[in-house]
Amino acid sequence: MAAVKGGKRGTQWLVRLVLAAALLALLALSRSVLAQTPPAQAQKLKPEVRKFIAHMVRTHDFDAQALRDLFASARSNQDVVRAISTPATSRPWYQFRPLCVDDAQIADGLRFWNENAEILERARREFGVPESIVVALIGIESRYGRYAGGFRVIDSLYTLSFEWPKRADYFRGELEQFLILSREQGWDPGLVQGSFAGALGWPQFMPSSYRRFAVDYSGDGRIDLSTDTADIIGSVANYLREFGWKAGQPVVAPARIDTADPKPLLDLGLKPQLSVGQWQERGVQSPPGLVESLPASLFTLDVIDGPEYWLAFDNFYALLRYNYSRNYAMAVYQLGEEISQARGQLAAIGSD
Ligand SMILES: [Ca+2]
Repeated sequence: MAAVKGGKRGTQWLVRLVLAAALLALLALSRSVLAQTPPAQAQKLKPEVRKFIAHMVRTHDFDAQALRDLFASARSNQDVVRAISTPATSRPWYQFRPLCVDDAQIADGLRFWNENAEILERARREFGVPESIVVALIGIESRYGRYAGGFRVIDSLYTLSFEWPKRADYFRGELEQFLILSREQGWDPGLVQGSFAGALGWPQFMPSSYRRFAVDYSGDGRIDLSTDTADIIGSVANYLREFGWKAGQPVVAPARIDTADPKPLLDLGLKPQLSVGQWQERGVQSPPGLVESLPASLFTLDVIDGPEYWLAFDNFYALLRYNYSRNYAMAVYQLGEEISQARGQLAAIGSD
């Protein structure tokens, strides 16, 4: 027994000694890493990055060394470039719709609506945006938070600002907003997760939108689009109202074209410029009951057996300002309709 005890004690001591030695070695290593690596890496920062840092220091009073360290840790990510170069929204509508409107998405939307019915109703009263639209939009953006992250935002925005010239100016603006937002929110910008484009939270707000349009709808004094459901709902509704959502007005209406060449009409673009009556004069027929003075635009969707024509109103254009894709805006609308219908059917069954 004694020998065993002694032996055990001896082993523990040896283990401790080895651990202590390893710890000391690690500390020494990390100290030398801390001492040497950041300046060495910072020297490698591209001239544009150093220029950007200087701008942040000069304009927004950021700490230069902290930003040099942050950008030394930023990784260029080719998955980001791949994702932004091949957006799902560029597929034809008949391929895109099933990605957004399916039974699982409808069931999830129904659950989210039921769980948050009061806040959604309040948002409809205060911002004029119906529940179906808010619910469908959050579902399509992130499947209710399930796909809100996946990328380190600093890596996404670094890549798109400095390694992808196509929209570098836009993304440098978002990077600037992201750093300011992180400071305002008390986030460590090196830890924040978001989409490949740097979009944040359940509604996938870009940093500039987060700062301008997100609202504290729960009234707890903080804005949190990752965990505070009321903030998420209120912020989406506020965003759409800011971009011209009009309470009680339609989103789209099916159209029929009585003209040989619709191209000049389609070339007028997605911003509503002519009234329903003026469209009729140009051979674009819409269902009866629409107010003739309502501003509308004309667009097509790719369905299997030819194009489908639609008139789009200001509310469709508000959805486009969230994501400038006809497919996207139409998917939000149609998913909202499906969820709304499913909810109506359940209520009918419940009242039988
Ligand atoms: Ca809040």
